[in-house]
Amino acid sequence: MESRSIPVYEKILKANDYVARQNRQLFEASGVTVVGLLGAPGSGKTSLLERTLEHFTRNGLRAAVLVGDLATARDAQRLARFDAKAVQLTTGGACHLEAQQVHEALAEINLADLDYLFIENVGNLVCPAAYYLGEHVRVVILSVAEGDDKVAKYPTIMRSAQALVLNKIDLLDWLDFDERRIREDVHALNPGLRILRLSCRTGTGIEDWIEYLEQVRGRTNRA
Ligand SMILES: Nc1nc2c(ncn2[C@@H]2O[C@H](COP(=O)(O)OP(=O)(O)O)[C@@H](O)[C@H]2O)c(=O)[nH]1
Ligand SMILES: [Mg+2]
Repeated sequence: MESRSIPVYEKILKANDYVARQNRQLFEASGVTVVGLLGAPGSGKTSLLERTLEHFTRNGLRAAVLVGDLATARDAQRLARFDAKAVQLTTGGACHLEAQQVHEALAEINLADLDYLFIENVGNLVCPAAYYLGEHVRVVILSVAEGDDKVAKYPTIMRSAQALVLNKIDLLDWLDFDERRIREDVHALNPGLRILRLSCRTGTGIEDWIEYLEQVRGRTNRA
């Protein structure tokens, strides 16, 4: 029984990759930079989007957001106050977004009008790792309250990402969080992973985050 389930899973992933590549072609054709946000529930994915959209609104950058959630539209409601379209993708219990759901949601967005598209995945450090959506970069958000062992404990998602945001650094004084441990584990698993420290609460590090986004945009627009 067990030996049969593995090929089926591989087939599902292959089908997902096929649609993800189609998504990527659409992104390239429209010149939009697409950023996938992954992280545990409560790590600060929507908070980072709020900070980002605040900055974009002030600086005339155009963005839209796809927000994945199991059951509610609350994140899209939180983002509705910004001048950015937010489309909620409700997975009906599934623990990750799939490329096909993103593909269907793209019908609601005019990609050519955008500088950035953000995709907030379902809060989870396991399931979304294997499901590529066509994004240019994947950013994992880890809040320091989750503990300094999480890079080593979730290697698949850490290897699949290009950046790691360490959020909630305003709480560091109250926690036994050893940042050195995080850096050592990143070095061992994925040395190219860019680490960004920030606090969505105080705004510390948001400028570096915006600069990182602009670097990614520079790279994706060069082709
Ligand atoms: N102290 C602190 N709290 C934060 C920070 N970022 C987010 N939060 C809080 O963490 C909780 C979860 O944030 P949310 O953005 O909904 O996380 P998501 O589930 O990953 O989208 C909320 O109560 C936020 O106000 C931060 O930098 N510092
Ligand atoms: Mg959220």
